[in-house]
Amino acid sequence: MKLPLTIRLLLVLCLTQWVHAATVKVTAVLTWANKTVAGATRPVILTNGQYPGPPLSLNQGDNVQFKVENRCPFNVTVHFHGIEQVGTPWSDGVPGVSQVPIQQGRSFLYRWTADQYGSYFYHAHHRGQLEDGLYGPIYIAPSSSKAKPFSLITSNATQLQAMRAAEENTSPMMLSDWRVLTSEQIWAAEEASGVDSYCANALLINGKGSVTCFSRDEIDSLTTPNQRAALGNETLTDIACFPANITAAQGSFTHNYSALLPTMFSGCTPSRGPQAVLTVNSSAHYVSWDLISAAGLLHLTISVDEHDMWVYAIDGRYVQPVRVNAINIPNANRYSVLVPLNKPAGDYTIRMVSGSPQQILNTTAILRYIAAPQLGRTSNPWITLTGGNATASTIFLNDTSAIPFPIVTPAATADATYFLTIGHYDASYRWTLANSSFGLGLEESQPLLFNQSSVPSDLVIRTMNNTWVDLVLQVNSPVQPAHPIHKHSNKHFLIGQGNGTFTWSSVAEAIRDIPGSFNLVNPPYKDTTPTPAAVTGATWSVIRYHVVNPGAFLMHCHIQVHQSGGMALALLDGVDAWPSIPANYQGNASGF
Ligand SMILES: *[C@@H]1O[C@H](CO)[C@@H](O)[C@H](O)[C@H]1NC(C)=O
Ligand SMILES: *[C@@H]1O[C@H](CO)[C@@H](O)[C@H](O)[C@H]1NC(C)=O
Ligand SMILES: *[C@@H]1O[C@H](CO)[C@@H](O)[C@H](O)[C@H]1NC(C)=O
Ligand SMILES: *[C@@H]1O[C@H](CO)[C@@H](O)[C@H](O)[C@H]1NC(C)=O
Ligand SMILES: *[C@@H]1O[C@H](CO)[C@@H](O)[C@H](O)[C@H]1NC(C)=O
Ligand SMILES: *[C@@H]1O[C@H](CO)[C@@H](O)[C@H](O)[C@H]1NC(C)=O
Ligand SMILES: *[C@@H]1O[C@H](CO)[C@@H](O)[C@H](O)[C@H]1NC(C)=O
Ligand SMILES: *[C@@H]1O[C@H](CO)[C@@H](O)[C@H](O)[C@H]1NC(C)=O
Ligand SMILES: *[C@@H]1O[C@H](CO)[C@@H](O)[C@H](O)[C@H]1NC(C)=O
Ligand SMILES: *[C@@H]1O[C@H](CO)[C@@H](O)[C@H](O)[C@H]1NC(C)=O
Ligand SMILES: *[C@@H]1O[C@H](CO)[C@@H](O)[C@H](O)[C@H]1NC(C)=O
Ligand SMILES: *[C@@H]1O[C@H](CO)[C@@H](O)[C@H](O)[C@H]1NC(C)=O
Ligand SMILES: [Cu+2]
Repeated sequence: MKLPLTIRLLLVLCLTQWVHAATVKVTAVLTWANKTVAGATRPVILTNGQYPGPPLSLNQGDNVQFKVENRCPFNVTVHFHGIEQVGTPWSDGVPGVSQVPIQQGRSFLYRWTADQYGSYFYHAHHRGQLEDGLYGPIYIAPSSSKAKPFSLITSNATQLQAMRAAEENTSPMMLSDWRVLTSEQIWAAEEASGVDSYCANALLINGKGSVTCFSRDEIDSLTTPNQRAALGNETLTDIACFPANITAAQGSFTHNYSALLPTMFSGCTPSRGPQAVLTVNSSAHYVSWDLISAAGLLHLTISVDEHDMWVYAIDGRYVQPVRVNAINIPNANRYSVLVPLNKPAGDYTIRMVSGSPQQILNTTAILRYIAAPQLGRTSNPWITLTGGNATASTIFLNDTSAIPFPIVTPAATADATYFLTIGHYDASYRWTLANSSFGLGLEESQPLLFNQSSVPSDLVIRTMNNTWVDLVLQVNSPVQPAHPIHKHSNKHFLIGQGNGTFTWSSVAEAIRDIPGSFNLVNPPYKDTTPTPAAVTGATWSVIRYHVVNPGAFLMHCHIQVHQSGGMALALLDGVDAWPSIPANYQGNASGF
């Protein structure tokens, strides 16, 4: 499927006589309209009339021209998550960093090259608009020269052929959480109450789901020992979430609870929406899905009853395939999986539950074998409603042990190191990634790409091109969830993590003292990496990246309310090789 209005022009590039690259032109018309999602009606951002937005399907090497027409009654921008934007930093979609927001009634033309292959997504990057439904899948088919990792699964030629065919027919599965309030209602209530809004109302698969309300008895019996410990004398609310007044979750700040709105922390009204049905043909032997988390809030744990999944790509890049039954997906990460269709024909439940500690929430979809659907068939779960194992043999993906294919290695040492401390910033709903807080107001400042001093200097890191940079992420108490930290532009390596405080003055020193906590041989290579949750104490992680793409790029938490609360920094990469801005992107030009 292509975005409507796609025009593909085949152009022969002059580079070599056998390389072809298409120019793919897409128009995304954004509107603000009421829509019923999970059985409840609220205004959402529609992309060409759709929620979730329609998929964008590309071939590696394509030149993309993505035109956004903003017919919403507010400013917007669109970001292409995981797309490196090498040589096109003005098309990264971050207000105050790479562009001026697109005003109501105006258009903007994003141009970029699909250098990488695999699973990505586009999403809103202005204020909290991600949570208003502006997101859709991107898939870039690998060039024929890319080696595939499937022969690490089997040497059976028939099976290998089936895997390649499944990959060619891969389809996106858009996973998300959903709130019945709009992002601006949530933000206004956070500002008025001082409270961090950490509960959702539903989970969705391909935009489909329902609001389930559990009984008090069900909630109390589902509450886990870890949740009880954090709750003290309180209980989970009727939306099975921590109340607003849990100090462990909110920190010790002042709050005005009467400024909270119903449904933010409690107030469950059940409503039914459609259920996603994924139809498969067992003669294909495998189905390939690109699991994409567009969640604004919760980590999502997903499994398919009675089936295995071979995880073969993470964040759009191949990994040595790993056979698992369940995957805990941090916000904005993508996992491409091959599901062997080797079970008796019928219906199997796909289960997705909250993987975050503050809330019990779930949804289901159906995997249906086309030949013999058995409607309402009960299948056996791998996971529980609280994201634990429902059988003794359930295998969860261990993200940090997935090995890139082929292996890519970071430099052995870094040229520069930055120590960043993550935490609340003077209020439960305000956050910092280092120093002060990258507040929403900065989205309206002159883009850093055009003016390197438009943002306070403590919120900016300046790097030299072709150097290696270490970022030491320290998460301190009080209790903090895993923060999915996304670095724009090229991917980064997660080279180490641990519990406690990072007390070393350099990463090299830490590697000398605790080599077991580091991996410089085959570390994860991703665009979004969760910090370890700080439950009983502080945690740290170190990411290392190569500066190759001069420009201004944001790094931020992908929990939307944390980003809106200021958990972000700007990386001014390659200030010694800063790009000159094409005339059609200067100032508030629109890219045309
Ligand atoms: C949604 O519906 C409500 C109630 O009918 C109406 O007041 C509101 O203006 C509508 N919003 C949009 C964006 O159409
Ligand atoms: C919308 O963006 C324009 C710049 O394009 C800016 O001048 C204006 O203040 C913004 N409006 C709001 C409400 O943020
Ligand atoms: C290869 O896989 C096919 C399909 O599952 C199976 O029918 C065949 O027996 C296998 N071949 C070998 C040599 O194991
Ligand atoms: C829980 O309630 C008991 C009895 O009312 C009280 O003594 C105790 O301090 C409370 N604990 C907390 C953590 O509020
Ligand atoms: C915290 O909130 C819960 C649920 O809203 C309420 O029942 C409880 O009394 C509150 N506790 C305190 C200490 O205010
Ligand atoms: C608390 O919020 C309520 C509702 O918005 C408001 O009426 C009240 O003035 C606020 N109280 C304080 C102390 O700000
Ligand atoms: C399933 O795939 C096989 C082989 O491609 C095909 O012959 C068959 O018609 C398909 N079944 C359905 C119901 O589409
Ligand atoms: C959540 O789980 C409960 C219990 O298994 C189930 O009844 C309910 O339908 C599920 N909710 C959704 C939206 O699938
Ligand atoms: C979950 O895994 C643990 C550890 O392997 C095991 O002890 C437990 O029995 C499993 N739970 C179920 C319901 O099988
Ligand atoms: C996950 O893998 C890492 C790296 O191999 C290992 O250190 C860690 O113990 C594993 N975690 C679990 C829960 O198995
Ligand atoms: C940190 O501590 C947690 C729980 O206390 C444990 O599960 C985890 O494996 C530890 N992580 C590392 C990297 O040591
Ligand atoms: C920046 O460094 C990378 C890596 O060495 C190099 O490929 C690229 O050409 C450099 N960019 C500029 C603008 O010099
Ligand atoms: Cu966060």
